[in-house]
Amino acid sequence: MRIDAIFLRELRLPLVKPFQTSFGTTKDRRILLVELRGEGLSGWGECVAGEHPFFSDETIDTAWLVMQQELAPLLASADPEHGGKCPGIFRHVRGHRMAKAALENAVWDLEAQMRRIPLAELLGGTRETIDCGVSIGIQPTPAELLAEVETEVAAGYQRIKLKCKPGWDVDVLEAVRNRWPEIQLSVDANSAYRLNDSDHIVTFDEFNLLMIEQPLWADDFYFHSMLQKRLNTPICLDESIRNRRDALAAIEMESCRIINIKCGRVGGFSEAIAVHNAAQERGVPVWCGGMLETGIGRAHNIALSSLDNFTLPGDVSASKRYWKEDIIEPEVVVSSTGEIAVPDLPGRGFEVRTDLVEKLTVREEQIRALEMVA
Ligand code: OSB
Ligand code: MG
Repeated sequence: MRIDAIFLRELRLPLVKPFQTSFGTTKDRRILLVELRGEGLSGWGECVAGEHPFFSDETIDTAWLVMQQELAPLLASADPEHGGKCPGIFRHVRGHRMAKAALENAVWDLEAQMRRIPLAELLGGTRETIDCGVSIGIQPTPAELLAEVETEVAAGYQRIKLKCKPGWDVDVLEAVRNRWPEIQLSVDANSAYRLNDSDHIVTFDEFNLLMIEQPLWADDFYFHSMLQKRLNTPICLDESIRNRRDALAAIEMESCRIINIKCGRVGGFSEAIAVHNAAQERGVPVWCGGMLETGIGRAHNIALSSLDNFTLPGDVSASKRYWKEDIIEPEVVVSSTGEIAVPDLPGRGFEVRTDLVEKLTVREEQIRALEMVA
């Protein structure tokens, strides 16, 4: 495919409410979008790096720089005929997986439009609907948390995930479980605990959780496997899984029994599919994580979640949970049974509202293919 130009854009977009995790609070999102123009079409990608290097070592500023100076020039001179070619094109650039993913996913997005097939189909997906959960941040008070859970259970979400950290765990779990003994419930610590906390974490078993997500270090397998031996509740790894080899190591070492797949964290759709397949072959279920995306990243998460082994509800929720107005049309909606319909239109199946994108843009740069090749 011929790529005529690559645009990088930064948008400012406030969340409808602040989102607090064990590593900090996000209120105003800085969104980095990639647009690839070629073949008379536009392929879009969203870089899920955060404003700060807290979840991963990338930020939207490091991603901008590495795309502008390294990845976009490589992509523009490569004439990729398929999204799956991107890992090879980017192979000499170490790390920067969220930056790579934004570009690679834009290539898949463009390719699906060129071939006039749904992105989900291009990725190998088969599901017509995907199952949705929600991730509920740490709240100022337990009463506010209960009110949030009430709202999301009433909305139909199939699984409630609570962000947790030392001091915000067993008490709130007890309160939520007492009120809702039957719901599918999980916690996500974003690496907030240490090995000394093992005795404490083992007490989470009594709450019948679907999983405990990333309790320990973001780069660890070994100590998670030690902890998993002591727990009945499955551990799910998020931060630790950077690629297919990590998934294989974690499964082999029994560091986890469930894997959270995020496209950005593993470097794009190709590696996300590879992680999915490796887990599937070994009987390990996966689900699609979220990174407070706008509709573009969200549309890509929906397409990815249509693959067979996404058997657990993901953190792919309705646009209105995040944004007053999303940048896609239609917005992502979740049914009263907690499902999102996978679009059967060509491409991502949600139009980008370019006027709104323009209006929200605070920084823009156009990188022309010819200049890059020269
Ligand atoms: O660990 O899953 C996480 C948001 C930002 C960074 C990390 C995580 C999250 C979430 C939110 O849990 C999921 C969502 O997009 O709703
Ligand atoms: Mg997580």
